[in-house]
Formats: sequence, structure tokens, C-alpha cells
Amino acid sequence: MPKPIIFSGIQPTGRKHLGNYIGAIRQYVEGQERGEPAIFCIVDLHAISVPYDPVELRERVYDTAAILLAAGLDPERCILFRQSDVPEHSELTWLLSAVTAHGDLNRMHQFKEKVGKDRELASAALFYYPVLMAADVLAYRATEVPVGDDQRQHVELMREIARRFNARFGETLVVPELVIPEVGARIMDLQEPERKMSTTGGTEQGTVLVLDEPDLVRKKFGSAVTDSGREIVRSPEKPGIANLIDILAVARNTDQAQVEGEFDGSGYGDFKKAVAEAVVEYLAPVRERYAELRPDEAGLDRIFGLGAEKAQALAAPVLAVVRERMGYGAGSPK
Ligand code: AQP
Repeated sequence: MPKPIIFSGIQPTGRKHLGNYIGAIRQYVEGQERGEPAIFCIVDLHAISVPYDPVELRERVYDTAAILLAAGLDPERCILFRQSDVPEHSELTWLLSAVTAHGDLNRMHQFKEKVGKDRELASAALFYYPVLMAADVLAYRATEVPVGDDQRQHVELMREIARRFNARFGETLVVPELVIPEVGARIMDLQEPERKMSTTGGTEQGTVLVLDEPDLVRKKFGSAVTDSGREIVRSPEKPGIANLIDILAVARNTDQAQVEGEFDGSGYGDFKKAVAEAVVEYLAPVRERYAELRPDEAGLDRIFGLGAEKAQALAAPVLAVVRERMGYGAGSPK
């Protein structure tokens, strides 16, 4: 069996939360052992699809790189780079737009959720977000895309874009597989457990940040919304408890049934305390390593430089074939 080519992107923000960590970053670290190569990209081009500050953007890219390295990504074993350093992503976005239906983009849940009532004012970049995401992955002929459950629809669309491209221009692109974790693919907001934990759409108190101080983590779990019952079981009527069970299972590297068994008969208060302590312990090494890594921007720049070089060496030949198949440049398609 050939090793998978793994690709995933992450937005540049210093406010990475437990959902991002459990749903995505944890999978990246595991992926670098399996992938050949495993490619991880800080998607600063995606970041301009919503209002932003240029000075802040540069800072947040460093923050995100330091979080990923602190979590265990190793530039010797994976390719870690900044999206804007590899122009093939932008070019392929435009080329893929030829086989992307406007109607498909119109149906994207994330676009609808993010624009809300302000559809007319939303940037065209936000509408185009899924095409750029397709280009990110397809430029590397990646076979696996590790993401959280919220990205399911975007990955389905990129698969469709690859199939349409191949049908129209001949077998060129690889149709990648979605990879979501068995437990923790959708971590919910602690205050509003029917909504996913989110950078922009969640509550402050219900969003646990990777870099939160331990006491703040304890406070957030202490005030987590549960229900009026007593049972610690996974059930659709108990989204708050089900979410805490998932979080504890991941933080302790065990399964949900084990957690249910251990806390059978316990009160919600004790359960929430146990989850808080497990998460504090889970995130402490990341926070500590982050504090060491983040100040060294020159070191982070070196990692980006090396990563971009390796990424471009992979993407450029794919782009050359795409251009040729689409009828650009001299000669006839091979
Ligand atoms: N609540 C979540 N549970 C599990 N996985 C999640 N992810 C996001 N939220 C959850 C996964 O994290 C990865 C990186 O996400 P991102 O930083 O690129 O951007 P995002 O998906 O836009 O992150 P947010 O927090 O959800 O921001 P908002 O809500 O503002 O858009 C992705 O793989 C994602 O699936």
C-alpha cells in the first residue's frame, strides 16, 4: 500500500480552540507519521475573505505556526508552510473556477452562516473560499484531507471539482478522501452545546482556547451548560454532557464508553471538574512549548522558507500538467 499524501490547511489566528485542536491539529500530528508527505498550510489567503488588519495577519500567522509546532509538528517530518508563499494555490484557484458551478458555491453552509443577512456585502473571496480550498489540496494530488466535521461539505465539493476537471480535461487530479476523527470531529460550545465551538460564531465563555491559562480553562468547564438530569451518558437530549464525554475521552486517550462507565453515578459537578483537569493537563505542554517557540520569528521564517520550497517543488509540476491539459502554453496536451 502506498503511503497517503496528506494535506490540510488551518486559518491564521492565535485563538485556536479545543475544537480545532481535537478535530484537526491532533490529526495533523498523527498524520506526519503516516503521510508521505504530510503537508500543512497556514491559509493566510483564506484569512482575507473576512475583514482583517494586515499587521495583525502577519502576527497571527506566526502565532499559528508556533501552536502547530508546540503541538508536535516537526518540519523535518512534515511540510509546514504559509499559503501565500506558494503562488500555485492562487493560480489553480482561477483555473479550477472553470469547472466549479456557481450554484454549488451558493449552497455552501459555511458561506450562508458567515454572511447571514449581509449577503450583498460579503466579499467575493468568501464566496470563492471553497475553490481556493480545493486548489490547496488538489495542487498536491493529496489523497487524504484531515479536517473537522464542519469541513465535510467543502471536501465533498473539492472531490466533485477534481472529478469534473478529469472528465473535462482527462485524468489529471486526484480525488481526495475526507478524514475526520472518530471521536471529537465536532466539539461543541460549552455554553451553547447545540452549536460548534468556533473562533467567530461561539460564546467567549464556551470556547476553550489552546493558550488559555489553566484557571480560565477550569472556569469555563465549571460553567459549562449541562441539563437538569443526573446521568452521564451520550444522548441527543444531552448535548452538553455528550460533548464533555467526547472531550474527556480524547484528553485521556480513552473511549467514550470507558468515560461513561467511570462516571456512572457521579454528579455533574465532579464530572466537569474531572474534564477540566484532564484538559488542563492535555494542553499544558502545548502552552509551555508555545511560549518558548513564539518569540523566535526568525526561526519561524526559516521553517516557512524551507516549507514553501518543498511545497512548491510538489505543486509546480501538477500546475504544469493542469495548464497543458487546459490548453495553455506551446505544444499539444500529452
Ligand atoms: N468545533 C470544532 N470541532 C472539531 N473540529 C473543528 N474545526 C473547527 N471547529 C471545530 C476544525 O479545525 C480545523 C481548522 O479550522 P480553521 O482554523 O481553518 O477554521 P475554521 O474551521 O473556520 O475554524 P472555526 O473555529 O470553526 O472558525 P469559524 O467558526 O470562525 O469559521 C478545520 O479542519 C476544522 O474542521
